[in-house]
Amino acid sequence: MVNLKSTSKEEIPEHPLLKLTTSSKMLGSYINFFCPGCGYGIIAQCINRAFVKLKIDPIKYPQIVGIGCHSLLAFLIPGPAMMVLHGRAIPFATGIRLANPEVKPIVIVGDGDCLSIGTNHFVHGARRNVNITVLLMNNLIYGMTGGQSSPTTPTGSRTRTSVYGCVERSIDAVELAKTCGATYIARWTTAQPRLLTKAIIEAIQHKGFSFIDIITPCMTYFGRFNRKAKPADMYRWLKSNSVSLHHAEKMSVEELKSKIIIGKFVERKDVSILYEEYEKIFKRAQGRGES
Ligand SMILES: Cc1ncc(C[n+]2csc(CCOP(=O)(O)OP(=O)(O)O)c2C)c(N)n1
Ligand SMILES: [Mg+2]
Repeated sequence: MVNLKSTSKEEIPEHPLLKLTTSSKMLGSYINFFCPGCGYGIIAQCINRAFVKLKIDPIKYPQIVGIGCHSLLAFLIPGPAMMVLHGRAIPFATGIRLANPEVKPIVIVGDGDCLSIGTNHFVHGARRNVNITVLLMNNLIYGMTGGQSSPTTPTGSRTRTSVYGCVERSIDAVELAKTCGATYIARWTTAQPRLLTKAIIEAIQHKGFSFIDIITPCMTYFGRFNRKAKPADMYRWLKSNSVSLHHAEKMSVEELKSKIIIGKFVERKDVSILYEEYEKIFKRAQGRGES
């Protein structure tokens, strides 16, 4: 431990992840653009820790980000990044992956981005088992545009567009991913950063469409409107509502109401990825493979 009071600025050791967070995209400086209590900084740390642990060359892991507050995450992670049309991050990543099978795109999307305007792309990316990693920044709200309710806003929650409580039922991103055939599916919250880092490592290493639903606080538009005014209140809520998959299996539907089920839901290695199937067709067409 460094005693900050008695240590001059020069003696404070550099944070091991500083070089990653101040990558060339940031022109070597650190700017904090997130609201106080936002979980996106924690997620950036988890992704950077996963990169360090895997000892990977970030150039081979381009980040394709959607439109929203989550887009800014790419500035805190090393490697190339593309900020693309709202909802279209998955098709861009699919194209990049098909054009260059050496790279594994990491798609960073928001709940509005991925499950509203981009739902169809999510469905088909999972169905095709494209070899990409999709990280859903699920803050239960449209953050950037001022706090409208999103497809994952829990029923009854207050938002700018549901001041008396959201009457719509929310989408369970994990269930949707399962239905569409994603081959790696997990859900963690920013209250479990170590387990989230482990899942990101697995998702990056997974061959196929890997998906993590990351529940993260938006204090400005979700917490503030839902009696969780301080980040500590939000984290208490996240922790007390998280139920591991193992425990959830023994609980009734009624008991699981408004709970966040966390854990690894699916890991399949027996499904071929989109490019492999095309490779077989190319070989066949050129008379090199089995007929
Ligand atoms: C085609 C199109 N429609 C709408 C918008 C406006 N818009 C920008 S960000 C956003 C929602 C962002 O919510 P989310 O994806 O949850 O990201 P967050 O800000 O919460 O990280 C919307 C609707 C847009 N930029 N482009
Ligand atoms: Mg959002």
